[in-house]
Amino acid sequence: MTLMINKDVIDADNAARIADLKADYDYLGTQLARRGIDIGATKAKVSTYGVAVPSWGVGTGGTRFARFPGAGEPRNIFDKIEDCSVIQQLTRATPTVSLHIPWDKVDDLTELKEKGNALGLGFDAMNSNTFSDAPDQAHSYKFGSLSHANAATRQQAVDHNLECIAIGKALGSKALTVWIGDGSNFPGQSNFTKSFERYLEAMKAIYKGLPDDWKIFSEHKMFEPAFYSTVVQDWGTNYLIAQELGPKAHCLVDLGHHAPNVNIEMIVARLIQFKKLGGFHFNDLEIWRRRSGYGLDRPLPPFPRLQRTGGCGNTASRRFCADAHARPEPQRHRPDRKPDELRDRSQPRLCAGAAGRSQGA
Ligand SMILES: [Mn+2]
Repeated sequence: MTLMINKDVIDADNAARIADLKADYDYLGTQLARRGIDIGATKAKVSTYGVAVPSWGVGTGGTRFARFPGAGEPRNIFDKIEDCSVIQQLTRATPTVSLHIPWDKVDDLTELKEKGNALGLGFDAMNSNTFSDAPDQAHSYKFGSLSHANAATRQQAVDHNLECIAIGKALGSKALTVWIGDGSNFPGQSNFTKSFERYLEAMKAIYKGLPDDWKIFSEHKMFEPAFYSTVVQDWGTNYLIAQELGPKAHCLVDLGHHAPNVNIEMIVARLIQFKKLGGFHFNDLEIWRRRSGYGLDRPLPPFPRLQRTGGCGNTASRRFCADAHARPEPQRHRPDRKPDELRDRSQPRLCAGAAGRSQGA
């Protein structure tokens, strides 16, 4: 395996901290034992927890006003997965990368797969893009994609998703995430029912092309880029989609895609109950407001939700993705901290599970 940071550097840094860590760990083990919790079993559960790093999470983000590129910014997917491997090397919690097509398109998929293998990384869910136009596409998505009134535009969006599946198959991915930006900005601009019918019809065509061992995740978002109505706006619509499509279809819950004060924990509980929770995007509403990605200057608001959601049900069957792009200030851009924090936050639920109290929500 090609390691991006010299192992000796990490070993030396770990060596300086190992005594304190061992003392803290032993004490925590004693504390948990008093509550009937075996720290070894908990550790085994935590060690299986993994979060996918989205390829778009390692670039320098920006706002709608400006973008300030930083030194060493990845130029392409090969650079990006090298950055992802650094995060994995530092956290051991991000064993996979989630690609975005067409941004991460390459001529040679074997080369990309081998590069991932060499870095010890696998490929998580594929992400399609029909919310912006690729340079050479025939039909614009300006007024929608999978729900577009024009059949040829919808077909183009379906074909793009099928291409994402084909690319994912070559890389060893097992899932496709579909988020669309379709919606309207003014009352009367679109027909809610017809646009959703067209969306469902297009998604069924994509579902038909899904391999048997794959899953498809639909992601809802109540606002942006359309600000009056959004075709896949909330979990209710998302649940309808998953039900309409079939057993391989699940709902993806992006923690930043709900109205303020919505009880996301309850949404998650409902989706678990009806076996339609596909996974999470660890985003938050504050990130959307500021459009500037993930910061370390304050506690992370969405992640306590993770603890209150009944531990996400069976974590092995869920997808977790740290969906957030980098904020503009590079000195505060520490993508490696997010998986660490997520793993730490997941621990109390896992502890509870180890003690046989995993019912939660
Ligand atoms: Mn998302």
